[in-house]
Formats: sequence, structure tokens, C-alpha cells
Amino acid sequence: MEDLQSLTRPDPNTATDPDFDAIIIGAGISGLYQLLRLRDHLGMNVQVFEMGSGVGGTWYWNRYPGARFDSESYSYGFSFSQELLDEWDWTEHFSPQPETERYLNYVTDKFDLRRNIRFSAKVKAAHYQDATRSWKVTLESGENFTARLLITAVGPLSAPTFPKVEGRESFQGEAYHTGLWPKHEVTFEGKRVAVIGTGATGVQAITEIAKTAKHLTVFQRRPNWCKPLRNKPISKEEMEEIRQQYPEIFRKCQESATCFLHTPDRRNTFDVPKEEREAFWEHQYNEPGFSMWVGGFRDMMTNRDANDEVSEFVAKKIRERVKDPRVADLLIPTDHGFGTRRVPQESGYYEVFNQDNVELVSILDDPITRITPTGLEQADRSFEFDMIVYATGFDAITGAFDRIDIRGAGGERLKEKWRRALETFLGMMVEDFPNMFMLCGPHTALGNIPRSIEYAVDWVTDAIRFMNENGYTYAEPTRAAVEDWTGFVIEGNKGLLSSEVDSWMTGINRNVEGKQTRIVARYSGSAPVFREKANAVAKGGYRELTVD
Ligand code: NA7
Repeated sequence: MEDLQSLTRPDPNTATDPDFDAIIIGAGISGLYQLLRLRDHLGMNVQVFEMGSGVGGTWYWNRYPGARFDSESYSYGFSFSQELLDEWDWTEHFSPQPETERYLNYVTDKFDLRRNIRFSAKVKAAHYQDATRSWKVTLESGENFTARLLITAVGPLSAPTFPKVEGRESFQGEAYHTGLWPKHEVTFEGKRVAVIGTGATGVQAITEIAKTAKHLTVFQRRPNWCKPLRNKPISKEEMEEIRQQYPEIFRKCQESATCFLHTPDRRNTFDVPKEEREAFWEHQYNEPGFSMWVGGFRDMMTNRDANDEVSEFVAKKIRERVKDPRVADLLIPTDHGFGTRRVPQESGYYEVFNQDNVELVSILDDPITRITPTGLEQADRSFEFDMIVYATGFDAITGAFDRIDIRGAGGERLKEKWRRALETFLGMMVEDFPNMFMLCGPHTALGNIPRSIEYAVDWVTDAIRFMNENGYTYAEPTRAAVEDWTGFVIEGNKGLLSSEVDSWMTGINRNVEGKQTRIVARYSGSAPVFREKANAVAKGGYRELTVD
């Protein structure tokens, strides 16, 4: 509160009302729910700008073959509406992209959200204006809009990146990035296809493309530890049973550290006799979903020897499943342990490499040097393709923010500020960026993402209600609050094996300038602790914010 004297108050003679109470960027899961809460619960005038031509965010853009949930469908959907839970039937334990996109459209229509969303409206810039205490938002089209509040719902994995390789534009065949997959049908029959990238996306796409492509060449830089997804259809009867269990399902998600249905085993690895732990992993390997990743022994992510053991268990599985031992060796990670990067979930991925129409090419020591009009080249080998699929990931967490010219009070760009030091308050607010709230921002709880989103949206809504009820037109986190939270997040990362590994989770993307050094971009503490801390802020009357 000590800064109040220096705050600029809007000049009543010149200040005009902003066009909207709030502008939300993005109509994915977080943007949709935030719109509903602000419009229907707080009665605000809200506008959403969405760059896609439909709703869904991740589930709109990632329509590549094989795209599906890695979370159990019924733990992933919205929980806020009993009516919605009663009406919607999931047909698979891990919903495929088309069904999820249908679901999000259903939600949009059920709650009449479409009328406040402008599609194909890409936000180019958002500048805070001191004089009016409002945000000026500029679209690619050049149109400008103003709002008291800016809410970013841009997603943590929504800025696709391509390899920095010469000649990409020269390729004459079909070329697709998985995160920008076209709406028209793409077929692989009779085609020679290349897939570059073997992350969670690549693993799903490769398994599907291998079914019909004439020939598939997989270019792998570093392999990941994958675990069987074990998806199954959900019958009508089973869905009825699941519906009865919804309160229990959401309670479990609330209590779990990562908001998934799975929770770590309370035992440490070496407290369990060898035979028993092998049996435990065998059981987990056969369980659906993230059982083995987030449900492992509690020291799996902190004790190197423990992690080595579970890694060796999974390596053994890979060797059993891949016939050619040389190929199996290439598919087994050697630079990181199981679970220290995102674990892709697969449905027959390893068996793909036993097929005659599939070749695995390691580009770790022999990178792609050039894309040519007809294919691509390594130093001593050239390939011809009809199609190249880039499963090369995203400029994660801060990338979508970096792509918009967001400037706070004083005019500094958020990208520059975060380049100096990535600091936030609860991952939801940033110092010097008044009246801006972030959903799925850096340093916030993620995990099973819709669970975290619902919480974050409710928290933001309560903070805005507090502003409205008190007539505040200004809210910004204090320096002390930002330092506390950022320090807490950094501290929580210490000792985790995942913090020692290059991945999007540690802020690395070699295709993006300035993203070559590991940073603490994610909150890796538990979601219940996150909520406890965020709840305390609300309960305490938002003393961590400067308001006026
Ligand atoms: P990821 O997990 O970041 O994977 C990207 C993959 O692309 C990974 O195998 C990369 O190899 C590879 N890659 C990236 N750039 C290159 C270049 N230049 N050359 C060769 N290979 C490259 O992204 P996904 O889309 O799979 O998944 C993102 C998240 O979405 C996922 O974790 C889920 O949470 C949902 P690398 O490993 O860097 O050596």
C-alpha cells in the first residue's frame, strides 16, 4: 500500500469508459470458463479474442492423427456444472481430439459463450495505459479495443516451433506442424512420410501414421521414456457408474499433488524388497494413464539410485517390445531418467519399429543439415519424402506471451522483463502489469490442467469481485509478494531430478533464441499447497496487492 501516493489516478475530465470491463485472450479451456464466470457471475461486459476460427485452444489446434488425452477423460472435463456432468458422456477413457473438441463446443453453446468471442482475431499487442487505467488491445487487423482488465488465457503449450534448419520453405511436398494441423483431411496411404520429433505429440502421431503410410521415417534427436496408455472405450453403463463417482473423482484430483487421479506411493523405493518393487512396477506398467509417472514410489523424482532402478525396469520393457536390439538401444534414453521429462503415453509405439515400413533415424550426433525441395539431408545421407510432419513442440510457458507485444505501466515489454528475471505472483499476476491476470502462466500449478484452470479462474474471479465491490480500478502485486512467491517456486524446484534435465519444462527450446538456458518456469510443488497459499491471499483481504 506504500505505493499508493505515486499511482496515477484517471483524470475524470479526459478519461472515457473502456470498451469492455475485461478482455480475455484465448478461447481454450481457461478462456471459456473465465468468460462464463465474469459475464454470468459478476455481470461484466467481456470480450474474448481468439486467433483460431473455433473454440478449444489446444484441442482446436492439435488435430493431428492420434491426438488424445493422457488424463482420464472424466477427470479432465469441467466440474463446475452438475448439469454438464449429467449431460455429457465420454466414450473413451482417454478422449480423442475430435471428441474433446466436440465437448468444448458443447460447453460453449450450452452456456451461450459464443456471442462474446470474436474468432480469427489474433492479438498483436496489449498496452497498459496509465492515464485511463485500462488496457489497449490491438489486433493483427489493426483494430484497437480497451478494457479495464486484461486476462491472458493463452495456454502453456500454444506457440509451435519449427527446427531452425535451412531450406524448410523450399520443400515441395505436404508439410504440417502437429500444433497447427489443418482441418482438411490428411491421408498417408501410398506416401513416404517423415516425422521429426519424438515427444508426447510425436509418439501419438507416429503410432497412427505408421498404420497407413507407405513408408515412415522417424527422425529422433533424444528418445523419451514412454509408458502404455491402455485406453479403452467407455460403455453407456460404465459412463453411468462414472457419473455416480464424479464427487469422488474430483475429490481425489483435489487432494493429489498433480491433480491427476494418481498419487505417489508413500514408500521409498529401497524400503521395498527388490521382488516386491518389480511386481509394483509391473502392475503400474499395466495400469492405464500416468499411474507409473505420478503414482510411483515417493523418492522416484529425487533419489538418483531409485530413479535408475525404475528407468532400468522400463528399459527392459522396451527391449522386450522392440525386436532389433540396435533399434531398442536407440529408443532408450541415456541422458535422463524415467519421469524427469514429460512421459509420453503410447498405444503400440514401440511395436511400430518392428514394422517393415518404418525406419528410425537418430539425429542426435548426425543432425538434419538441410530441408530440400524433395526431402531432407544429413551430412552423408539424403531422403526423399512426400510429406514432412514437424512434431517439434512449442515455445512453452512464456512463448505465447512473448509473441504478443504486452507492455505494462512504464512501457516495458513483458518479454524483456521476464528475460531479465522470470517473476510472478502465484503465476497469476506480474509486478508493473496492473489489472492483468494470467491463467496457466509461468509459476502456477498445472498438472491435470483443467483442474488447475478451474481453481485459477475462480481465484481471479474472486479477486476481480473484490476490486468491483470496493470500487478499485487498479490492482498490482507488491514487490514483496512477487519476491516471496518467486522464491518459493525456485526453492521448490531444488533437488528435483527433472530440474537437471533439458526440456520444455525447464524452459529449453533450442529452436528459439534466448531459450538455451534452464530456468525455473514451472511451479513444481503440490497443487493443494498452491491452493492453500492462494486461498490465504483472498482470505487475508488481498494484502499482497496494491489496490486503489
Ligand atoms: P516436446 O515434448 O517438446 O517434443 C518435441 C520433440 O521435437 C522432441 O523430441 C525434440 O527433440 C524434437 N525436436 C525439436 N526441435 C528439433 C530439431 N530442431 N531437430 C530435431 N528434433 C527436434 O513437444 P510435444 O509437442 O511432443 O509435447 C509438448 C507437450 O504437449 C507434451 O509434453 C504434453 O504435455 C502435451 P529433443 O527432445 O529436444 O532432443
